[in-house]
Amino acid sequence: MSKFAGLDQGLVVAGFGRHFIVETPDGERLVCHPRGKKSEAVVGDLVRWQAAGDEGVIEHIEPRRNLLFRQDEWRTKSFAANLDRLLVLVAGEPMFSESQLARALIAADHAGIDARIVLNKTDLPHAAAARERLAPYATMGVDLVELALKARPQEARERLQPLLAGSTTLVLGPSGTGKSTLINLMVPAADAQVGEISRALGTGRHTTTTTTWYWLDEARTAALIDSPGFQEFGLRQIEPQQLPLHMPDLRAHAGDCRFYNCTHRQEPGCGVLAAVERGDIAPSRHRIYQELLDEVSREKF
Ligand SMILES: Nc1nc2c(ncn2[C@@H]2O[C@H](COP(=O)(O)OP(=O)(O)O)[C@@H](O)[C@H]2O)c(=O)[nH]1
Ligand SMILES: [Mg+2]
Ligand SMILES: [Zn+2]
Repeated sequence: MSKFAGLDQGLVVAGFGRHFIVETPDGERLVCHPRGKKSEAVVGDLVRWQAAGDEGVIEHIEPRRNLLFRQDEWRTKSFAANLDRLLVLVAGEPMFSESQLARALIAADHAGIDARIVLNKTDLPHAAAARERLAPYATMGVDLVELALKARPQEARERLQPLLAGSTTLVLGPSGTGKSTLINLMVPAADAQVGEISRALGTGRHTTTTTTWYWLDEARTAALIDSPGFQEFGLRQIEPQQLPLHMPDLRAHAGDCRFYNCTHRQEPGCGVLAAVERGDIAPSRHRIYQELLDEVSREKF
């Protein structure tokens, strides 16, 4: 038995860098600080904590099922832990960046997390261009849900409910795409839950936009996590040779190359290039692959 087993359990529901909001099994929320300098806890972590006055100290983080993070040259930023699913929310207005979408899907695949794409604002004419940009993803088997969260909320709710039931879902996407609209549609008590966090933080401590956990139901069986930081999606955690294996359309042809160490850039007898040539891999995907390969191949510090 772990030496932490006697301590109180908790779930990290918000993180502010140097302090966290931890929810107890009976639903109370309190401020907790990490033991020591390093603050390794992330939203979704199950922790063991010890009271220290009105606040708490996180003594232990339970082993994680998974962790979604991005890593640039200098640092690692975690989105959340112990996820069942990632929803990448995109729209035609503002038009999403395909590179950012690809990066999120690769990071999820690397972390072993199921990922889906949600195209929002399908009531707008720009949706057609977004749908076209998403075509390679639908072809490679990524599940795509089309919604109009604001224009057709009832239909959106019916589509999302079965997808979210009984699970923990992280929502990522560029700003202006509808993340807040989605949270407010699916989480009736969203304001109250944010209020609980503000109350725990007390006055004087400001609530900057941060990763936030929302319960979808009173029984607390399903949750949505809203996280900023979709930009700057570094993938330095991926080894160059592993990169094609996290891209399903490339992976399907990466075994057909003449050379075992083919980089799929210009080698003769490359199965990936042949597939691009035939139109089985979208040119945009091969372009993104090369851009990412350059990035992950750069000298690491
Ligand atoms: N036309 C249209 N606008 C939407 C839809 N969903 C959200 N919006 C609008 O898009 C804007 C950004 O939404 P918001 O939820 O704040 O996006 P966030 O930045 O991702 O949190 C708001 O003005 C919403 O009203 C939709 O289905 N159709
Ligand atoms: Mg928002
Ligand atoms: Zn090749």
